[in-house]
Amino acid sequence: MSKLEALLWDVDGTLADTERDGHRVAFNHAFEQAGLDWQWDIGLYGKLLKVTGGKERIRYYLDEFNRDWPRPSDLEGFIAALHKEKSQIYGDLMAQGGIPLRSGVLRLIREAATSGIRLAIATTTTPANVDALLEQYFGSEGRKLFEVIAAGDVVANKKPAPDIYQWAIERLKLPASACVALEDSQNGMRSALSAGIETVVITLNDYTSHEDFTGAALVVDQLGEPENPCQVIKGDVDAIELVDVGLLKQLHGVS
Ligand code: XBP
Ligand code: MG
Repeated sequence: MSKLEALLWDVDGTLADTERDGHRVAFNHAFEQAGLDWQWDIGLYGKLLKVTGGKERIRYYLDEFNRDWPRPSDLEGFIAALHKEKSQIYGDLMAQGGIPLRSGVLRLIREAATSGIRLAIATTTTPANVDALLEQYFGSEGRKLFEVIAAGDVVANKKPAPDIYQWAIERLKLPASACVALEDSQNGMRSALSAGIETVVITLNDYTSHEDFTGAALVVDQLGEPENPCQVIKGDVDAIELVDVGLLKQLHGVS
């Protein structure tokens, strides 16, 4: 096993709980503005999360949950325009600061950066959404902290396909064996594992806590802070309070 050289971060659900209070809300606003009576409540959105990518998710909704809706002749163009509007609304929501980073995220990012571990992002979300989050929480430092940002449509196939992780590690010029991935969902874990990243750490959230994480090195409820320790759901580790660089090195060494 090579040395741990980079952490690859998922965004939605991992850096912040963006799905329920960010993306879902933005989709609903966009639907309203477009005169559509579609409403994605918290429960339905959980089902829609089976499909990654906002445009793909709208199509999945129409195929599985709203089959009778009369489709325009250019459905792809219609979805693209609706999604563009949603992305604009999402950026505005993020800029309002109502979606905080998850516990321990800032701590671990800073610790990794000062330990000389490289940082990258591998996400299904639209690049502008990543920019909005980094701007909100890291200011101009954000783009410097994350050496590679792999996001959205830069690859043809979204998670659980390996493409986005492969794209990121190719640009880092590292073997997959030198990387650890941080994810919150089974789709994300499968993407990282199939790209050859053997050490995947999962931080659960309400939408993903029921998923099967066989293959993950560690499953915790959060990365944790000294005053707000994490709980281990699955993993061959001694009693821990935090996910820190030392623990990631240990997990990476045994995977
Ligand atoms: C995130 C996604 C994204 C967001 C919405 O998955 O699936 O599609 O839900 O963003 P992951 P867009 O956390 O695995 O990256 O609307 O910009 O696609
Ligand atoms: Mg995610």
